[in-house]
Amino acid sequence: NAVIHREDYQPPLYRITDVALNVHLDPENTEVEARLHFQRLGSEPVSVLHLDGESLELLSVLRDGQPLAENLFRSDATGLTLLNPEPEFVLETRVRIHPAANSTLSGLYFAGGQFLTQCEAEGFRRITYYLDRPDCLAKFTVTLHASRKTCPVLLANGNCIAQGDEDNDWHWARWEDPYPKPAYLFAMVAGDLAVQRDVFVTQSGRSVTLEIYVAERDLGACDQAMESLKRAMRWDEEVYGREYDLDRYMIVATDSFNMGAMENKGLNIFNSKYVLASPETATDTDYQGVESVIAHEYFHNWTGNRVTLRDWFQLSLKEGLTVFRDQEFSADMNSRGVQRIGDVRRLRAAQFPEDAGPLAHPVRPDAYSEINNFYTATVYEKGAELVRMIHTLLGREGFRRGTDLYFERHDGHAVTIEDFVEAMEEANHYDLSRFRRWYSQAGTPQVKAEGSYDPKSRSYTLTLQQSTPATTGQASKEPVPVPVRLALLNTQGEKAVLDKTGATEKVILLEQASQSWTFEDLPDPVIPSLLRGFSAPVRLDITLDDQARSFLACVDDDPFNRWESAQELALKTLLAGVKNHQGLEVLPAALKQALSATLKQSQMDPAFRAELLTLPSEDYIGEQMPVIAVEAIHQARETLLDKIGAHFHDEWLGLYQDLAGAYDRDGASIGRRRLRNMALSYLIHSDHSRHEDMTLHARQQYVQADNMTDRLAAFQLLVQHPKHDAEDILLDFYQKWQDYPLVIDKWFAIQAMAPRLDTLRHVQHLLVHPVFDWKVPNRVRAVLGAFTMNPTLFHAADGSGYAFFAEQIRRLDDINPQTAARLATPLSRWQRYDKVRQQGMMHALQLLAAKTNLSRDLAEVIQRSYP
Ligand code: HT7
Ligand code: ZN
Repeated sequence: NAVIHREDYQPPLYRITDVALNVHLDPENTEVEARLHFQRLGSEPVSVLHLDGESLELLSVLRDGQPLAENLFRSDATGLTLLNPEPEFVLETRVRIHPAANSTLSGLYFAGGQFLTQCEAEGFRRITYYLDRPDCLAKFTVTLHASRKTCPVLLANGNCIAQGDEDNDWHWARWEDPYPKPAYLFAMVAGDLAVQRDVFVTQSGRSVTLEIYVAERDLGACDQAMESLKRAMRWDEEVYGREYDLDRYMIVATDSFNMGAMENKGLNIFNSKYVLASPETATDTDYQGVESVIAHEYFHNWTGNRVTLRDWFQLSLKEGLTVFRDQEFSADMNSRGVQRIGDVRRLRAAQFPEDAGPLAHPVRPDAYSEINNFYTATVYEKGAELVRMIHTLLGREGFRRGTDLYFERHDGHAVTIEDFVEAMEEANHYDLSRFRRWYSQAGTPQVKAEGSYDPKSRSYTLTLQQSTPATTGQASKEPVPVPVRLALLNTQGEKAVLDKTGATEKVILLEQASQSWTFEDLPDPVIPSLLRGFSAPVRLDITLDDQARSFLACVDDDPFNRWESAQELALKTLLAGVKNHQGLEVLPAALKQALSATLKQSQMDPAFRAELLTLPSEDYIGEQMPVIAVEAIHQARETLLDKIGAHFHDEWLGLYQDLAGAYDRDGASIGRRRLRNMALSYLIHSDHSRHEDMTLHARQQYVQADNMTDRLAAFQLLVQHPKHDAEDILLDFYQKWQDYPLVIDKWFAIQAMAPRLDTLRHVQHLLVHPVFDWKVPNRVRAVLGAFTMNPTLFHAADGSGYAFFAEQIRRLDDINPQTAARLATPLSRWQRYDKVRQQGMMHALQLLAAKTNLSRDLAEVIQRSYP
């Protein structure tokens, strides 16, 4: 498969000024007529002009209204090549495509009775011949024709400018998008959809119609999406001065979607998981997911659409920046501290392992063979961390000066990460030359910190050293600028004054491989609170004794660092338990003290309390070990949960009883539910010999809950309990929610994640369940994706998990290569497992490599995963 290199970028030979599409929608045979107006960009004659096209049946080609002579074009599986094209011409093509047979969910597809499109990254070429690249911006007019009965709603980007009836009960609608856009932002939708409407008045006083299109019976579940959209629109005006630019903003929900959502101009298409939410069907986490994805796609209107990408290597220009913006939006709407903890938890769970394995790549990659494989945690989440560091270095106002200049300079253009960095530099007269290394170097930097207090000189000296491990294709690394936000806490837990300005917190910049700082005039010894708010995406290695950690876990006023200290204490205990293999005998005093302090803090935000009381995940524990001891990690974590459950049994019971309350959607209620369900989980762990009693609480909660958060928490505890028989509950849940696909996805996923001996057999049954559907990615992820998150089963020592999984990915690759390739990535992480497991993972990769008709998507993942 051809590899595309960033260095080889060439501007397009032609521009396309206008596109007119005429689409006759039929599930089996859709015809697409395209009228494209081409203008040559350079003065030199062009001998060949290649238009991308994939899975298209060419019916006719006209140039300037005349059939194009056969010696002036060629068509093959990659597209249509025009020979010796004129400097300016109008090309008309007619092609046939097959939406119902398109299970890739890229291009135009027919699913759940609707026609939908997904054009990012390269799906438009599956609709018509085109210069399918993000730096080709054109004005689109689209006319849709379909049966009025099956498709009463016809939508495309922009404004509806005309509509009418046709013979045989068909109708048509014409849409015009006044903003030139790249083809990846094109969208059309047709189907039988109901709509929830609202109005948003922009800061300049324009009224924008907001529309959310869903199936009729889901109309009652759109409020969270609509309210989130309005909050996001207001926030972007207030924080970035960005106003919406069309008269209409449409969102369509579908159950069949490869990713979370898509920011098509004026017509977002969403995975219904990120639109639909009602208290009975969606958990608090689901509600938060809706808020952040709705905001993310809305924010793309400026960061991605108005200012777009020159080429796909610049993907993080829109994604990193937009993730940063949605994270900040969520922080402003909810608790900033809890939001940051969640963001870092996700970064560490997905991006750090990616950066440490064979799929590691820079935030701005250098080469790819299938761009869909680069919608990664590195491009998104690490990319957002880079933007966050720029924000930290320039300050809020400096950052805003930078974005103002960026929008002013580049509105309507297709640009690069370099253009963004330059705008930041020039608006602030700040040199980011070395900072650019963050974009080009893969791997997570390691920062080692050592500090000492000298009572004689009353000073504290801190030394920081950095190094970045080698990654594939990048053997040696240069130091990167690491902004380290710090405070020094005295023995009373107060922040010491750090300099003459009286600052008690500051950002120091580690730029060299090693640097030292001395802080003077400190009357008492201090404990450092470093990397506050997780000010840089690095691994911090600092030796602090248990007492100091426990102290920070109790008093640090930086929520992130307080949480981090609690995590470190738990992690140390867990790693000691793993070493012991039998788990630990007693709870270490420092951990006990930190937990006890948190349990007593009844005034503290309950969501934050729950964070402090959550143990690191099995994956995170494994990340800290040279060889991941799968079984021992599981055992150690379960044992620690038992011990904490038993030791604080009365406190958990007290919390469980005290935190009961009527369902509400405000932040305090969400926090209370979270902490109460955590208490229930510890109660179940509190005494395994008495577990029947404790599961009774869970059973009662399952039955009585009036909301999905509480019901699902109880359901999960019962279904995943290693010894409890929950067949009746499984059946009950299924019967209650069988008409709600998003809820049934949870039913599948919780079973696939159960750390029980019979789970593999169970998952095999799930794959032949009547409502399992290989064509619906949510469903496939609910079973196969969830299974990869079940460490003891996926990584079973006998290789059964890997063999089973590879078989299923093989099958999926023929249906949906994008999803197959994405799901397969856990197999790339074989390096850190023992020899036997390594062999099992290799076998699985080999089995996949040997597949006939291996997709480009999966082939690239396998090839990069190999030694
Ligand atoms: N920009 C969107 C990316 C996306 C996508 C990419 C490849 C294949 C299918 C896809 N669906 C959506 C999502 C976003 O970041 O907002
Ligand atoms: Zn995005």
